[in-house]
Amino acid sequence: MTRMTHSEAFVETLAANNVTDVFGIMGSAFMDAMDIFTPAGIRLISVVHEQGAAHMADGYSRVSGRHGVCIGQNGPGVSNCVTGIAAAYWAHSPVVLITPEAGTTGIGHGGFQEANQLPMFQEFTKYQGHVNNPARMAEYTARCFDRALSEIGPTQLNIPRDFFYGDADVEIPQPMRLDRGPGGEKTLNEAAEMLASAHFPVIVSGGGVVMADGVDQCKALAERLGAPVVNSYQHNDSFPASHPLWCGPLGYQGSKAGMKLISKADVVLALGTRLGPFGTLPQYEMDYWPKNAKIIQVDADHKMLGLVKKISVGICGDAKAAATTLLDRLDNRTLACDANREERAVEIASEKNSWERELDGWTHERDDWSLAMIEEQSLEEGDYLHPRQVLRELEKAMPSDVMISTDIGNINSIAHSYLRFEKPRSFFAPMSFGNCGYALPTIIGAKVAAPDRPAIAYAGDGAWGMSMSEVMTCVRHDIPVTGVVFHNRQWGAEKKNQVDFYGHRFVAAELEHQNYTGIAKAMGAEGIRVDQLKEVGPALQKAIDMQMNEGKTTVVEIMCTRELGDPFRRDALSLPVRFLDKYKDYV
Ligand SMILES: Cc1ncc(C[n+]2csc(CCOP(=O)(O)OP(=O)(O)O)c2C)c(N)n1
Ligand SMILES: [Mg+2]
Repeated sequence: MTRMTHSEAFVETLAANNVTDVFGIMGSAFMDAMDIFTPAGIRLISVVHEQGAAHMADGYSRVSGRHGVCIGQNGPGVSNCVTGIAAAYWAHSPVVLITPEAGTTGIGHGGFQEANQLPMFQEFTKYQGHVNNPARMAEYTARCFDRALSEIGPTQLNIPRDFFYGDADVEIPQPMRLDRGPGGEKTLNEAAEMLASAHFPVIVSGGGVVMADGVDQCKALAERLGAPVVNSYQHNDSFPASHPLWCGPLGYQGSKAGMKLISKADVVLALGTRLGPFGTLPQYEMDYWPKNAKIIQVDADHKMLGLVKKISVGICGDAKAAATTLLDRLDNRTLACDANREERAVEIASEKNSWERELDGWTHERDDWSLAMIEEQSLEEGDYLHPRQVLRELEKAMPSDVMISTDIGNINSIAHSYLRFEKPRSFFAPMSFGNCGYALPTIIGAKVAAPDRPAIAYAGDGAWGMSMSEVMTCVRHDIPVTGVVFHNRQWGAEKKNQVDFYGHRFVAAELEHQNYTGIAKAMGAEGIRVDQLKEVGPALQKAIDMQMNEGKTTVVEIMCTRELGDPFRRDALSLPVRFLDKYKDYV
């Protein structure tokens, strides 16, 4: 036991958990602890808005596998974090959110910046530690760090602000790290038997494979089975794209090759995925989920087993350990699928080829609305590019070892077909929470964790507007990244619903008159405006060169037509019905 102040106990516990970077905005509520961050080896990266801090902590942890940490002033600084923490929750990121709270002598009086801070995050945290006695500061702090990793998601550490003052005899707890296993004997045996008798096994490689650092084990298992591997929705980095068995992502704007192949499966191994509902919806008018296949699901969280999709075997285990164990059990055995390995390899290659050819030929959207927009824009002054062509050019110009975040939007979603990765921990998308404004702050956090890797954020003009002020964070703190803004002058993804369902009545859909290159320059960054297809690749390469060699943040603004790809949620909309005379034309 050592005598120390409560601020010291708090900061020493952060240091014991190897915290080196905290994202947030300073505030009086935790200033006593903040004052000793520097001698503890902790940098407080001050952001523009606390939502950005939470996304940065998310990006940081997704790249590094370590905790991401964020903090804000009690009340508004904390409530600003809600959206970012919700996104981190659905990304299963071990983010620790530190929420200083109103002082205990005033709670309940309606004082300045007073808010009940636990209910705000109840739904988006795996654990909420409320320091109920200042002498327990280190204990609660340590538990929040332990639980973020063991429960695989954000935790909240709520500290009444007066509790930073005072002192106690403290022993800083050692971090506790879970040693995860492959799952239970019985389910592993059943799964091995199912795989051994499968004729057309397919693997879905999910975020759990990335988080468990299990891509190599997944690859070894896939190679033993000769099984095609599809990425679960928005986990394009869960299997190397150059591998002959890689077939691309499932879900919205994913790979037709992957969808066609999984539809033929008799056994699916869903490795490290909760098989979230949005990620397996029909696409391209194809209901590809194989309803008669046996499904083996491996998830570290037993509550996810069979939650969304009917399964035959559920293994509660670590994706890497489970893949290793399953491979061991298939070793030295003849498998049913050994008999048709060659045939399947040919089929995989042919589906992949035809999807690539289709993408090559799919230079623009061909629905009536898009064709009209393309026609209209060819009459306007200036040039506007087809998003799909832009995405292909960006793909070709992509640096190796890149980290990319995408936002929510029509062009960003189409990008999924063109984003391929060799390495895990490279792709960050908002996944189930689906919030616009995600990409830039998330890639900033990723860049802090991996400064030697090129970092790129894709965003539509609308989503960029929500988050672009964090360019100032990049400039202020020398965190160089590259923002690619698809400037189509509209909230395209939602406008697509007005095209399809609401008679082209564009309520609040247009975004006119901005110059994102100019805004970038005004924030102290570089800006490149692109309106020629041949300039897309060079602009990206120049921006990356400035990022990696000159430490500069660049915004590449790409002028795009108003054409729109398939919508997000055809499943969730209906044609309008109006009863009242006043609204009878609105159908
Ligand atoms: C925080 C938040 N607000 C609103 C939405 C609803 N929404 C989804 S996509 C979208 C449009 C995005 O427009 P933009 O970023 O310009 O990209 P585009 O679709 O035009 O490519 C909106 C408003 C959302 N997902 N998140
Ligand atoms: Mg837009």
